[in-house]
Amino acid sequence: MCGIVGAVAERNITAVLVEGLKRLEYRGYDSAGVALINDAGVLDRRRRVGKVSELDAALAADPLPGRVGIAHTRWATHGAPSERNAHPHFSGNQLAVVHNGIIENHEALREELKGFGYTFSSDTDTEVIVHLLDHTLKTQPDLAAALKIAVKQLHGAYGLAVISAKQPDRILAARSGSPLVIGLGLGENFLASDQLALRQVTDRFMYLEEGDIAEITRDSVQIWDVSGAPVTREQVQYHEGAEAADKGEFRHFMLKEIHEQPSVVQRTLEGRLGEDHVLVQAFGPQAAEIFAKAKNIQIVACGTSYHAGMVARYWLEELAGIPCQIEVASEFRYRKVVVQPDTLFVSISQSGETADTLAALRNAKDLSPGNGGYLASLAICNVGISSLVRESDLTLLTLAGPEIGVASTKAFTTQLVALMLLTLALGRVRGTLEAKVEAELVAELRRLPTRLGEALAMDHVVEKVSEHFAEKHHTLFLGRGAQYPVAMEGALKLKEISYIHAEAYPAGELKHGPLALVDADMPVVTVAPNNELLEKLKSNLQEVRARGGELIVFADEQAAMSNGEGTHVVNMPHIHDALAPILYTIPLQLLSYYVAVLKGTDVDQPRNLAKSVTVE
Ligand code: HGA
Repeated sequence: MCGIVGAVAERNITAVLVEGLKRLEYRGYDSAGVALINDAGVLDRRRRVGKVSELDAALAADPLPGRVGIAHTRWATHGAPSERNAHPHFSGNQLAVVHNGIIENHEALREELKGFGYTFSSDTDTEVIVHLLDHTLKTQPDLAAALKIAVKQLHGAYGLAVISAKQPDRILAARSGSPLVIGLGLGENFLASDQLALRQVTDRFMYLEEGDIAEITRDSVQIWDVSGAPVTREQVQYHEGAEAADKGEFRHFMLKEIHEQPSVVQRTLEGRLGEDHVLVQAFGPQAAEIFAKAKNIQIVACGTSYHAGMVARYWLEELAGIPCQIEVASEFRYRKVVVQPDTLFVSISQSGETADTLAALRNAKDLSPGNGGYLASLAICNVGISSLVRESDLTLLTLAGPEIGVASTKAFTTQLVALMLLTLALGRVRGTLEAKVEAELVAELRRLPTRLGEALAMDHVVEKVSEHFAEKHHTLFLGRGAQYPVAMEGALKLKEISYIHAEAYPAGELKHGPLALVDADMPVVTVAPNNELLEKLKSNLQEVRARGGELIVFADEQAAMSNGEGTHVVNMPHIHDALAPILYTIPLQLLSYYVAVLKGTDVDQPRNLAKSVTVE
């Protein structure tokens, strides 16, 4: 995914920009570039396809010194990865822009700007921004004022940075749907899409909010909000504890990562949502074309990612009306599969190096289209530079950040968010999802980080409930519909870190066998959102109580379930049913965590397990 770095200083900042880009490399990209204004006031750039190291080598061979500049790593959405499409983009020899996101009305703007005499030298949507700004500057010569006018014409998502040889002492920035952070130095200031890029130069940051425009000089930062009013944004001091490889205030990485979920879900949504719809191009330049042809989905994954895929099957069939199959990669890779025509192959993996998933993708690609093969491949992955991403036609990265705890938590919930975005994008492109349903779910997705925060606030309630498990050896997890895979994931978490045997069942299956196991020593955990299956689920729970089983029920606050003898109800905030699987995952993660703490197991590095399963 794209990255932005900018700097305005008294010293030569080329190395700062390149180092910043290197720090963003983990996000994955296909090309990189920098533009600087030198001391003679001349704007120039270097761009290279491939690694930042190639750009670095190009700069070593042909230096580009300057005290104000912007830099970018690109992950193409419009136009192939090539030097001419790499950012920064220029208008004439005065104005340069770097951009993260997607300009949806780029075609209309391009035509309009061509009419004003602009010629385009790339296939990107981004290039319209720089010409539009140049055109606006003809009537409003102040850069900040012109940018405020120009961005009003952009539809879509952007985080962008601009420099101008006419006002060479400043960087302008604008944020709408794609994050930007200002780094504050002494006599120098910086800009980036992720503060990670600037840790080498400062520990003081200011986060731009939606709709903000900023003007950054060496010794000043001015910000205007979406209404154009001057605002100040809080200065945040970075502490070592915020480092991904540091537990900070938390006792274990797992607990830290559980608590990061509101912010990483927010990050995974950024740049992917238009006002009331999902930006299809976020999946890659050919996404719209491929999605329009897709008639079936085949999902392949392992472990926790497999559970995310199982939830997605409910969504894809129910919301997008597209048939979906799912299989664990270790099985899929060794059997002869019969592929339905026009099937999109979707792989899910945190690391993107999971051996079985990668092998399954390679097998799938070996079947040529038109000869029993797949339409195309899509990777949902947390590591932009992984093999899975490199070898897939389309990608949607989860932006969970490094996950250190072996038991996956934030990678799972961000995978679910990515899969919901896929569902909505497929539904819209194929015309199988009503616009108003998509708009409703997009609004719910925007509220999701807050809802997750509310669920996390129940931390202590769940900790108390965990006491029921410490002495137990077996547990059942029950769910119905899309909550069944959530129950599976809950059982997996408990197994992984507390070594308690846990099994998940669709609640309706109880009477077909597992009910024989239920007695006072077998706690039964249930996820019960308030949906049309609630009444049936309540009957299943009666079956458990009648056999003396102890129930722990995570229930919607509107589900009217109450505590009773042997029944412990934890009320959950109400949420749209489609997003309930994401919310209900949180208490199950917390439950397994607290049970493991009580049992004194190694939470972050459970026995016999490895984080990234790169062997068969
Ligand atoms: N649309 C722009 C930027 C792409 C981007 O933000 N990717 O993460 C382009 O295609 O160049």
